[in-house]
Amino acid sequence: MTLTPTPAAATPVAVAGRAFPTNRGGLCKKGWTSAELLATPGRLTTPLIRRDGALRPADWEEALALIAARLRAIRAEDGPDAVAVFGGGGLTNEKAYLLGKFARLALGTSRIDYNGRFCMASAAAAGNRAFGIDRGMPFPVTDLDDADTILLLGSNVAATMPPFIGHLAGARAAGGLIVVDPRRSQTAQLTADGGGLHLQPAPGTDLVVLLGLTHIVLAEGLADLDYLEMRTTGFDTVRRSVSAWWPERVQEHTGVPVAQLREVARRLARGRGSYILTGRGVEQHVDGTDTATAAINLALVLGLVGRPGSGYGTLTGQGNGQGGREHGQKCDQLPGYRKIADPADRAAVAAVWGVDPGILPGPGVPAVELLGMLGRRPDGVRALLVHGSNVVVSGPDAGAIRAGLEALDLLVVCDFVLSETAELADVVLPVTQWAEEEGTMTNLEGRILRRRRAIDPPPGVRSELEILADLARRLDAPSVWPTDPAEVFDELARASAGGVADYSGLSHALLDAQLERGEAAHWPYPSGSSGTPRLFADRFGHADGRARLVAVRPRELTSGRAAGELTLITGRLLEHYQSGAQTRRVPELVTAQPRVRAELHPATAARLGIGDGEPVCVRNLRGTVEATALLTEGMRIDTVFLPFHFAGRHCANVLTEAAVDPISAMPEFKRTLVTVEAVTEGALTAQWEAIA
Ligand SMILES: Nc1nc2c(c(=O)[nH]1)N[C@H]1C(S)=C(S)[C@@H](COP(=O)(O)OP(=O)(O)OC[C@H]3O[C@@H](n4cnc5c(=O)[nH]c(N)nc54)[C@H](O)[C@@H]3O)O[C@H]1N2
Ligand SMILES: Nc1nc2c(c(=O)[nH]1)N[C@H]1C(S)=C(S)[C@@H](COP(=O)(O)OP(=O)(O)OC[C@H]3O[C@@H](n4cnc5c(=O)[nH]c(N)nc54)[C@H](O)[C@@H]3O)O[C@H]1N2
Ligand SMILES: [Mo]
Repeated sequence: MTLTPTPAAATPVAVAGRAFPTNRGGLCKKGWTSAELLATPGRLTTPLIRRDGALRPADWEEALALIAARLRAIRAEDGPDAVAVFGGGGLTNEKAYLLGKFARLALGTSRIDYNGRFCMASAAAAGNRAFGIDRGMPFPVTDLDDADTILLLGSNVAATMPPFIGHLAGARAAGGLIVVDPRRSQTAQLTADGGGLHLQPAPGTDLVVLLGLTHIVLAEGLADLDYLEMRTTGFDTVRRSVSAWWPERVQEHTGVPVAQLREVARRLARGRGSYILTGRGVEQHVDGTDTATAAINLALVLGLVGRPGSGYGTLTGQGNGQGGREHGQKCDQLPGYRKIADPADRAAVAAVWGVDPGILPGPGVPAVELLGMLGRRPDGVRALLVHGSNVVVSGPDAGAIRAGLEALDLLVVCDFVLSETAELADVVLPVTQWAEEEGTMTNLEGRILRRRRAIDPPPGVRSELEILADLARRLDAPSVWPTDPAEVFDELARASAGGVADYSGLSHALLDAQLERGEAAHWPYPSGSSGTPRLFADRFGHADGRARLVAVRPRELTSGRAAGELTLITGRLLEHYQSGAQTRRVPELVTAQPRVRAELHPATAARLGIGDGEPVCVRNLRGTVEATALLTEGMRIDTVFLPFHFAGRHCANVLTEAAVDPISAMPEFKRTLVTVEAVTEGALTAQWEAIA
């Protein structure tokens, strides 16, 4: 790198918490400090083009002309699928929508997917399969306030969604907060002092825990047979599938004591007020969809779904984790959660776009497969456009992703900082960020929220809507390419009409007016309706209106662990956000978590000759991560934990494998075999090369 991007003018903006049901006027740490992100020294304000191996400032005309010319040439040589697009769940609905349209119409490629494949894909697949609709929570989050029992599987909300803890207070006061996590996470610690129970299974064994709980519910006559009869199909196969999972066998496979299993099953079945919620800890596995399905089966057997005062839900990840999965940046999807392979869906969207449905490409490939095609000849991807993801840090088997990115003929990254992925680009385009633009996001309750422009963007940056429209024009794309977010939303709303996620009754103006009146808009929101806060009250999304119970079973019962190997689980810290592209630039957050710490049980560390605070290497055949040991009794003796927020020599994803769930294509982020060994301090460079 020879270039130091021009610092943005330090624009002061106060970030204030405001009264809002999902966060109760609070903001998590990264939220409070995000004002600093707006003025980081690393803010990009000019396009960059790689020349003589280094990224150098260029003007917009030159950068856009170069991209268009290269894209045309690659497409002419190898066809439209040689160009691919990678989107993000942090994009507004408007950007996600326009990106999907751009891929299909301006590039003509089927190859678009996004980082939600790393995040929400398994929960989404399980929800679609069981309910026929994927909305994270089919009820307003405030319903949880009155819960008596909440079973929270694989979610560390105390660190990842701190304001949400308020909604757990009722269950905790009732002694009914049950947290399932192989680590004693901050959230698991909330169960202490009578708050509830912490179940600590071996990583990746949640499916067996859930089969065991369902077994107990059935064996003890706690199932809601009337509900199952009236509202579901598939109960018999599920009943058979759990019959062999008696509690002692479950204990043997998972490490969760029989007494705890019984207590949880009985408590969930005790009258109303029970909720089951899942997070990434159970979903980011090669059997994540089946595990989420097992959680749904348990909820259905207990009759919890679609009834007041009880429910099942999944906790959304990124800012627009829900909306980002509805408007067409998924490889098999068109706006409104429509299917790209469905002739009626294709015709409906093509009519809104004013094109012949025949020109729309078919389904593409999901994220991990797409990343595996980078640079591959003859049928791989030669050019990639990245919007809102730092894949070289956050994708599984990051070393292979880096090699793929380096093998591309053209890598274009839109970002507002020079992320590790942008550092590898041929062209970097500086874009506007959250407080500088209008738009909408959809939260975990399927509630559409307005994002208002609070400050002016620094001179030199452009919005992605403008960039996409400009490139579409240069590529002679059909259809119209609005750049005003309100107009893009209107088009999105029309394209979603009649789809699963129907926004057709909404507009920016209506959302603004509702906000003034303190009203909320939950999809489906067709024209003439007033939205749907509670889905499933009368019927589920399948044609027959019933929910499907689907029998699932564990993929493998022996872990294949060699002597001395530990299971690596990865996850998040309060102080950092995602790949750290933004938070590793905020001094206050860097000071709070300056080094990558590998969490180990003291007994494990003693066996390996590792002391607290000493340097270690975490290794497997894919790579090595340098870290500092943090000894904590909260770990199981067979596991080690690393956050994935760091780059370079500290990047946890050089260890993870690109193995995926066969249904959702979600990668395995939370069960990787590694060895951990002590190293001498001198052997380590405990610096982040990512920070200048
Ligand atoms: N501070 C902060 N907040 C964030 C983010 C961030 O990066 N930083 N990212 C946002 C995003 S995109 C997302 S998706 C959410 C994710 O939010 P969470 O799902 O809460 O986050 P994770 O830390 O990935 O995983 C949660 C827990 O799963 C546990 N776990 C690991 N393996 C297993 C297992 O096999 N079984 C079970 N039961 N548990 C397991 C881990 O120990 C961890 O405590 O957070 C959002 N909020
Ligand atoms: N080992 C392991 N790996 C994981 C996970 C895990 O638990 N363990 N979790 C996975 C999950 S759940 C997720 S969501 C991913 C997240 O990881 P990433 O997909 O890498 O997401 P971010 O780190 O948020 O990176 C977003 C990038 O886009 C930029 N950006 C933000 N907003 C915009 C925008 O509006 N437009 C554009 N063009 N750029 C923008 C940011 O500056 C940043 O560089 O990581 C996944 N990887
Ligand atoms: Mo996520």
